[in-house]
Amino acid sequence: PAAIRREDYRPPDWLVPEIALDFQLDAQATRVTARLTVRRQGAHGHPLRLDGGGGLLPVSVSIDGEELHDAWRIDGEQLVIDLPGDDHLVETIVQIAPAANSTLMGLYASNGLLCTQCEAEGFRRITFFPDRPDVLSRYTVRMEGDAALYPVLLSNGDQLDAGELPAGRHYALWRDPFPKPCYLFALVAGDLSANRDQFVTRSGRTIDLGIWVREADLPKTRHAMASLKASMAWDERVYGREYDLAVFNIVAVSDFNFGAMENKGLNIFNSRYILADPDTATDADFDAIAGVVAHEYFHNWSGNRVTCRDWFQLSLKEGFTVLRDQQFSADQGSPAVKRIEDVRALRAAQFPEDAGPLAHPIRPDSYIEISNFYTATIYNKGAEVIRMMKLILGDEGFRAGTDLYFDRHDGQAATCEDFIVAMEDASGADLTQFRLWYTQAGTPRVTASLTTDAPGGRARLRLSQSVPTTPGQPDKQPMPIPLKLSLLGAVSGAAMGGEHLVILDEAEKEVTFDGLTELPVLSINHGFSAPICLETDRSPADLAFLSAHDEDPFARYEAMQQLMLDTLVGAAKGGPVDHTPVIDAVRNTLTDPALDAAFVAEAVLLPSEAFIGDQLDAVDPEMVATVREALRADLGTELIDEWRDAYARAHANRYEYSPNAKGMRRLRSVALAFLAAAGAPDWAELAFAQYRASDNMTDRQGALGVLANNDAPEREAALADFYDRYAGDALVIDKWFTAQALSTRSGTVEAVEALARHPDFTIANPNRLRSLVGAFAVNQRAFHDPSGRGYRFVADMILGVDKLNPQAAARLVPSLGRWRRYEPGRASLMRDELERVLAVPGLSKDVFEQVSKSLG
Ligand code: B3K
Ligand code: ZN
Repeated sequence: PAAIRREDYRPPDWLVPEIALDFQLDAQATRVTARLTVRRQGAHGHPLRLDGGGGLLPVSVSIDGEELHDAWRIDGEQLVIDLPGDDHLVETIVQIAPAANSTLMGLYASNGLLCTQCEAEGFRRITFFPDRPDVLSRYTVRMEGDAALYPVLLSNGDQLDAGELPAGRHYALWRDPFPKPCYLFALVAGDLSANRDQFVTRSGRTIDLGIWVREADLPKTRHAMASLKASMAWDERVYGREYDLAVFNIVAVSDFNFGAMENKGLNIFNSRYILADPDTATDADFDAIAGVVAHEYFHNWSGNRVTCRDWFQLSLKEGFTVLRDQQFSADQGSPAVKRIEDVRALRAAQFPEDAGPLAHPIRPDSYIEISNFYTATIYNKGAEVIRMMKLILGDEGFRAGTDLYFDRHDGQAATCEDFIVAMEDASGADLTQFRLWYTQAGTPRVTASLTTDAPGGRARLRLSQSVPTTPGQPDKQPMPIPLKLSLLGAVSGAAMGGEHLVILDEAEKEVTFDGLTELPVLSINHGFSAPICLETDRSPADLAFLSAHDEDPFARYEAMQQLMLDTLVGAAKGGPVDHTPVIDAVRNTLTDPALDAAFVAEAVLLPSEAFIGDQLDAVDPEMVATVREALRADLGTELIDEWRDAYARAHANRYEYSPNAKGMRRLRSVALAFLAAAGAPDWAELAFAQYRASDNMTDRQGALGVLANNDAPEREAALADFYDRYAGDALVIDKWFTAQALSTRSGTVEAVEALARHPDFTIANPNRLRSLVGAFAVNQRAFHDPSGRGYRFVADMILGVDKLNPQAAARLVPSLGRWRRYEPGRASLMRDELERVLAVPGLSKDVFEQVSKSLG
């Protein structure tokens, strides 16, 4: 398959200002009639080319009311029509089979429901159309179907009409007044009930809100509805953005390829990001729901009103919208804890991507299959880049920039460059060098070293940066790296001279600080002001000092993480092992009465095995696990009284969804895990008691996770009870699969292979697939079992899933694709599996691209 390149972009030859769609709905055979008003753009003689996909074939083609039999042809998957004039009416009729569509792109069936997913290129599976985001049309949609099977008929915009028809059928007519690209089209038909509410906008318009689910799930929609209303108010207050239609609907479906989709006025969600109550969803689930509901809602401006010119601009809407949802979530709870979580996610998903064979800039230069580019780089690094812009421009300059951007490009398909120019025009800043963040892949490495002449004098900070080589980008230029930093007095712990913003914009830079009253300790990259890997020459004593005194909570967390990481990496490289500084620092944090529980729970967590491995050259996962377990056990044993204290303190709360209660629950499960690591004689009893007595899923899952990692008899009892208790609740049974797939106990590969034969397992449902196979593929011990059996299992899954759902299959590739990072034995076993996959004929573009790039 050929690559599509950003520099080949050409404006569309034909525009489609209006489209009228008619759906005769049927799960086996749906007939779709599309009437396109097409207009030639510019002086050219090119034919009209309409994209088709998934084997779409026309039943009929008419031009200006006349059916044609030979004035059209099929070229590849495109329908090509020669048109004499500049304006025509083109009508096509096709027949599609939603029930047979296992790709979950286009129109498909899920649990008796018919629903659509069009981004990025699913609309072409529904009807012939110029499937590119710079063709914007006004949609009129008529749907007709069996009234008993499909009592609810939804599409974008406002419902204009509905009514009964003979033979138990009915219809609905919807019209969306806002021109939109076809990737934002949506349709849902099924037996659904709505949680209805209203929101009054700041200009006094009343919006009808509906969250549509199966009737039995209605009680689980309250949190999503509250989150939606909070998002609507937040976007008015913080970005000045008001909702624009009279109706906003959300539908939850159980078969969905990713989190959710921002279709205009009709968001469609994976049910895991809507349905929640305390008995079945954890605090993390509640937080994720609020974040995703906000994200999709915010897209109404950053994505829909201003959309993307082409898919290379994807981060224009995704990076910006992730930043917006992160800001929203930070405002709802603890900003420091939210930042810690976001940075952990960045390090877990984006840093490895940026350091591997699939590294790409946030604005890529080419792709084979665009579905492979909905990545942590486009989303999370994209958000970091906009966050840095905000830091450089200041809050007011940034807001002026976003106002100008929305104003200037409303109704347009824009580019990342348009966004940057709006920022420059509104603030007066020059972002020329900053554009390198859009073009260069790779996580910059920054070194920082502070030297002092004498107490009471001057300090010199030497900074350097280098951006690593990535595929296709051997040479890199220095980028502007904004570093928030301070110098703490080594005695008082106070920041001398306050907080500074230093922009490291050359390969090397030296900054001096005068008038220091004490010896300084360097605190740098406050709030993770830049997405970099930082190396400093700070001693364990300095890091321990910062972890106890830094005024910036994120910097405190980072200092502790760095101290832990230095200790673990040193041990993994065979250096001397001294756990004392970490143990002392953790004790300090655990017993500091000024710290809230949520922060403490984050701060005392050891870096993950994967993140430790990312610091090493040829990873031996067993070695990493061994050194990490040794530190965990020492921390558990040495601080056993403190863990018991923390466990007891956090125990006494009744369920409530508040930042404080969430923090207590988190600390409680962290403490329980350390008690287990210490081998405390009663750990399993405690865990099982917590499992049984808890009145919420957070505590129950926390206990189950600890039990699942060990071999105590309580393990089997808890897993069996969990399964029985939640039988039939798919989202909770997903947790049951995941707890076992993530287990650190030996025998997990065999257990996961057996679970893949469990009657509840299916590769057809993306949530279930991820719950078992996706979770297993990040389990550093079991997946990397030295036998290679874990690799074979995942490769088999990739091949099996690819036949049904290429997007879901391709998502499993990167874990094998990181083979170069591992010691030679594992690396060659992983590579062998990738080669085995690549040799199979008929691979999807999705899997082909990921595997061939991983081997290349
Ligand atoms: N824009 C969608 C993602 C679509 C993924 C297509 N492969 C959801 C989101 O980012 O909000
Ligand atoms: Zn998005």
